[in-house]
Amino acid sequence: MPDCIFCKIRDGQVPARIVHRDEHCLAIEDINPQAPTHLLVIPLEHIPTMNDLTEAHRELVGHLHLTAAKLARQRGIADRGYRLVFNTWRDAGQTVFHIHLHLLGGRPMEWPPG
Ligand code: DGP
Repeated sequence: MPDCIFCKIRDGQVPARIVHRDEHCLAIEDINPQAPTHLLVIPLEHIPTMNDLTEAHRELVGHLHLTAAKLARQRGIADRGYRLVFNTWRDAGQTVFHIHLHLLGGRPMEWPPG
């Protein structure tokens, strides 16, 4: 997708702090962190929203979560706790229309989220 910022980061056209990359996804530091740890786990495939997932993405979605859990362990926040979030469409405040799993941790968080 030519105008997608995460496709551009994936393709090396826009710089980012990439902390993980494999054959299915990459993980980057969020440009506007909302917690001491705030990573985005992004599939290499351009999928605009969670509404666009199909059965073909079943393993990919699992892989994104397993990758986030691995990164949480690497960051030393797994035992303390963290939050995984896919914002989807307007009411959830999605701003980048290439799905990404937020990994937030390193501070206590409130529930329900705002
Ligand atoms: P969302 O609201 O779920 O669509 O969150 C999009 C996130 O992406 C937001 O936390 C900021 C982050 N972001 C947007 N543009 C860039 C960028 O160019 N680089 C990085 N590292 N993060 C970005």
